[in-house]
Amino acid sequence: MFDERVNRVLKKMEERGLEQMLISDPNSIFYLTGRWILPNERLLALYLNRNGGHKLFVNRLFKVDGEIGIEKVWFSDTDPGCEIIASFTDHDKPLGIDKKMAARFLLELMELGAGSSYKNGSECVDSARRVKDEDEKAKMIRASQVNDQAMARFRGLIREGVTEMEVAAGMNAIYKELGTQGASFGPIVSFGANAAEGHHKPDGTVLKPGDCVLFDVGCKLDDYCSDMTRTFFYQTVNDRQREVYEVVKRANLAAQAAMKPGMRFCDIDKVARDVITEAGYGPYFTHRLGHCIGIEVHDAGDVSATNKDVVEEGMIFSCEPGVYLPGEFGVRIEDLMLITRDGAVSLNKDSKELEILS
Ligand SMILES: [Mn+2]
Repeated sequence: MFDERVNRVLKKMEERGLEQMLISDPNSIFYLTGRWILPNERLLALYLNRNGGHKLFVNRLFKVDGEIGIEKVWFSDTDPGCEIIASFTDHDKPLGIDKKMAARFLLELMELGAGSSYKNGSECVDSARRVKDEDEKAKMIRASQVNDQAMARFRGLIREGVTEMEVAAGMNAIYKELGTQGASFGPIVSFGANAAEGHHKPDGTVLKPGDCVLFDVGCKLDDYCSDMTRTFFYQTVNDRQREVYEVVKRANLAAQAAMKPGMRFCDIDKVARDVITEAGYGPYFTHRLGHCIGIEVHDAGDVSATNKDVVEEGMIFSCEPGVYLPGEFGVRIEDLMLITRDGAVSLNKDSKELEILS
């Protein structure tokens, strides 16, 4: 158990009037214990109580070797897992539940009366995960450094007649050569009109001169994710592509320059959106500006018009404005940003100058 992280979660529980909670998200359990336990459809839960007596309920099928600083309660496939959990919870107090607990387990716990009521306790752990500690910052910085190295090499995969699928295969090979745990998602590479789809899946599309080439890529390293997007042009670029590129770049840079602790996520989104709207492309920026990231590519929390939460030092999230012209092309430029004491730094150093690949 990482005591400091557990204590932060317990403090968030106190702020929300929760004395006890069950955490079932394997990512959150990894965050708190340093152990990966992937139960698939089986029951797994970490029970936290502000008065102590934390417990990890885990099926015997999973290896959790050695002392991990928390009592393990083992059960087998034929044991009544929820009944075992309910024999330890305080039935007279509200029970916090995280958003990943399967409904079938929660419904059974409710029938058993495991708590006096049931509250969504996800934010207690999600908000702790959102602010990175020094160890996490170092891992996130390293994952993005390696992602920059990968992006430098991805340019070299672009050649006449290549398909998106061939480039994607090359990208996965590069991530392997760089010693990562592999791509953290996708990876996405889209040519021309395909780049106007936000999450295009690489297919047999053949590259042709004048296409944009959009790479949205990330790797996992030391269990932490990176994520960045660069958009290039193949052999030639026309005036409209150049204009859109420069607008998106300005939006990316303006939002990054504005970021600082105390600002609301929605205000950061607005800075980028205003640049794009003023240039006349507002309707074509069809998604939120960014998302939090860490153990998962999309950690809870986003940089969007509806998120009024305040940004804090130590948070890491993406800044990824885009303009998508259906049937024509799309441009997205994405960096991961670390909020510092008085501003923000980009974890990605790869150039954002308009680049024509040949
Ligand atoms: Mn992203």
